Amino acid sequence: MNYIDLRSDTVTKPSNEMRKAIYEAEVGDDVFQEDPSVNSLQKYAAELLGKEAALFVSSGVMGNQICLNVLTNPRDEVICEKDCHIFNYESGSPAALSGIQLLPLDGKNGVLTPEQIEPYIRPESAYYMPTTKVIEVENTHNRAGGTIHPIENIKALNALARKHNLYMHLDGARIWNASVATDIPVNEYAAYFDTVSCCLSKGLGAPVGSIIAGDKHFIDEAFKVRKAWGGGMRQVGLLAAAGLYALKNNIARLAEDHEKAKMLAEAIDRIPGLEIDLERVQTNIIIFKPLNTPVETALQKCKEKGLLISMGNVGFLRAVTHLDVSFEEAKKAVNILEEIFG
Ligand code: TLP
Repeated sequence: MNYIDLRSDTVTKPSNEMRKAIYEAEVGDDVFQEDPSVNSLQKYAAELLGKEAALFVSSGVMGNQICLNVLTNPRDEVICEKDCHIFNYESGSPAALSGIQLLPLDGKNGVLTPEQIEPYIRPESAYYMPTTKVIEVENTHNRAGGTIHPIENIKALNALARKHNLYMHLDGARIWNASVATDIPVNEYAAYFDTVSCCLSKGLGAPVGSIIAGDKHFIDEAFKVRKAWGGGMRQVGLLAAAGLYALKNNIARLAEDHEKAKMLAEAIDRIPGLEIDLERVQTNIIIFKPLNTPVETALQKCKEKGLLISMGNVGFLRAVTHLDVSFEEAKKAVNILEEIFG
């Protein structure tokens, strides 16, 4: 069957133009930092994000975990929103890889305010407590439904972090979507963070990879951690060329994915057996609730009719628009949802 695949924006396949960029990539041994394509990608990404340096890593999880590792010492604590990716979907890695713990707090649409966080910053005198070291922000927020973290709140969190001598880390897997939806440049978002991790393999359509960025000292340390964790790759310019192509060609078009998501969300809102909070549909992720059907059954019924969607937060379904699904297919997806839940 020819499925309409809305499980994630990670399912995109490299376009012919991207494959051409891969084919033509100049390569070298990146463990010696001699791969020209990797070096170009890192330079371009650092400039785009307004940071001193950047490093190409294999995945979003690796990006986040290297950043947290470099920013912390064992027994430190990272404050994050309870539905965030590092807490729910990274296999307990902060504890396993860095000996740190996360303090997940209850936010609204993925957002924590400084007033919510401040009481949880551990007092320095309490030697028996973990040391608060980092505030982590996810933008856009995956599990909340691709919601955008308001820049004013980011500024306020940054001020709080400076006041308490804490670091700021951005899980910007989909920061490109936030930027396109708000017209706020990615370097403005990144300016409030010490470290950022951004994915090339989601809405931007590259087959593999993420970028982490920060100051030069941070990236030097990150380079060592990546090697220690087995992430040193050789002629990886083949993949970096795809990433560079994605950054140069596929950011602005994310606006189309947002339009498709809006169209789908408004249709879902009209289907009696489904519930959706339209306010949360701000980018390319749509989370919605089947009212009379268990999530597993709903997924199965959609699959039988040719539509692939995924599980969202507990009790929710998730559909994600991306460059390999056309407006036509998004409309077909609506018809399938109407047949099942209408
Ligand atoms: N998210 C994936 C899944 O979890 C598989 C998805 O389909 O949305 N941060 C955020 C906010 C993410 O959404 C993801 C991936 C990551 C980090 C991790 O990226 P990868 O999968 O490249 O390690």
